[in-house]
Amino acid sequence: MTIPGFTSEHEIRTAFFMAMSKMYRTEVPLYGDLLDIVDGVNARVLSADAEMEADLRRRGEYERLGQERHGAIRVGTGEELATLRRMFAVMGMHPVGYYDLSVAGVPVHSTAFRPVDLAGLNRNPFRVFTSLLRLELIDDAELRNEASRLLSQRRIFTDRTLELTEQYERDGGLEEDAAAEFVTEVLETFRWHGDTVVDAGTYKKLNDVHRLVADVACFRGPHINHLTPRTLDIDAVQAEMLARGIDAKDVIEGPPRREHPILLRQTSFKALEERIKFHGGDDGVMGTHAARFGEIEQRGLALTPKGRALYEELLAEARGTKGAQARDFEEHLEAVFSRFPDDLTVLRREELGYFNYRLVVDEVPRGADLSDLESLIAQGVVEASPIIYEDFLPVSAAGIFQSNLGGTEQKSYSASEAKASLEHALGAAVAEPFELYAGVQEDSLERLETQLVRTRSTG
Ligand code: OOG
Ligand code: NI
Repeated sequence: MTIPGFTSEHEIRTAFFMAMSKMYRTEVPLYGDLLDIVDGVNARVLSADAEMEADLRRRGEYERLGQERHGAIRVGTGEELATLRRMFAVMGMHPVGYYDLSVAGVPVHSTAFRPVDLAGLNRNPFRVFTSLLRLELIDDAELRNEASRLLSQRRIFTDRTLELTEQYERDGGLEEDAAAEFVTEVLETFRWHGDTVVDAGTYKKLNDVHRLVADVACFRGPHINHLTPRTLDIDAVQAEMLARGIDAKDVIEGPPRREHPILLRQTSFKALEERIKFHGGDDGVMGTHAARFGEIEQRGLALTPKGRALYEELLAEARGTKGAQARDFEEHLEAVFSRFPDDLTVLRREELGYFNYRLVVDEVPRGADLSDLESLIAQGVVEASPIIYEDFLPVSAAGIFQSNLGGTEQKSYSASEAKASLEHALGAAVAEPFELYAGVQEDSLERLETQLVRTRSTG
């Protein structure tokens, strides 16, 4: 809801994402190459498939495609996370989902800030995957205390960011000038700092505990570590990355290629070794740090709990068998996933995915049975289109983390009920993704019913 005189949250989010995309393009030029590849591939897919373009336009997804991105940051304390939550709320972004990465040996847990309603998503579905370091998972007490001391000393938000966030909370919005200033100020939090807050020895010790500990605790701020555009054909993007000599990840994370994409497929180019300057010493000591990378994703149908369970089952099966190590993993994955229906009607009838129901005619034919949804769909009166998955996949996220951390760290921490502690730090509950998708589907059915009754009574 936008109050007159205030800039809408959606507009602030769009302005912020444009500013951040521009900043990242200058900081990591390879990201610019990636955007070019994705734009080229998307344009080719759409020009070869007029029906897909028409579909995207009808569903209100066409406009968002070119500007769709997600990014990721990692923070060190609950207080930082709680302030982020308030700051993202100014941009209409709220915490959705809980991801425990500790099961994959990564000492963080995460949520994603994103718009929650369809109107906001179709305006600009910008998301930020946000991880909180779990210091309690560091065994060495001395290093744990050192990391905690470093984190307690840093201030990752500018004073103005905090003031403007308070102003938004107090007044219920920001006027144009304040909104523009907010965007500029918030950008500072995401900026890269090539100089560490520790000497080379401390960096090395924390890096040896886990590379993520160094990435979070040794720097002044939670630099944005990637920005991910959405493509309509991730295999084409992957092939082009390799053709251009970009150091891409070996396999695409997520489900295999299908006629009707489900969930999320992702690939990335490996993190760049960037020069950093350690604190202390006369001229400073130089080193390198690998944090920032590029990623591309293709999004598809949001699955119901039943569909998700089938996905997890097949993925585990594919990964657990001998073929998993083979070079033809993709083929192996496709073979295992042949048990996942790839027909929209079957997916819908078996309640494996969420759908958006819309009336697509001006007049309902006489004699149509308004209570028979299936026959209305068969007659072309109602259209059921896939609801797009807007969230992340923990197994994929772990794979992305690991490919950028030098690969093979598989140390696992005991899985625990840590969600409550993340929510406590956040100062709010995270929304449950399944509930959001189910809500969109139910709303569409209710709207449809009203429209059918209205069309019939005037017809
Ligand atoms: C986040 C990795 C997870 C995704 O798309 O699953 C992620 C990180 O490396 O901080 O971005
Ligand atoms: Ni990502």
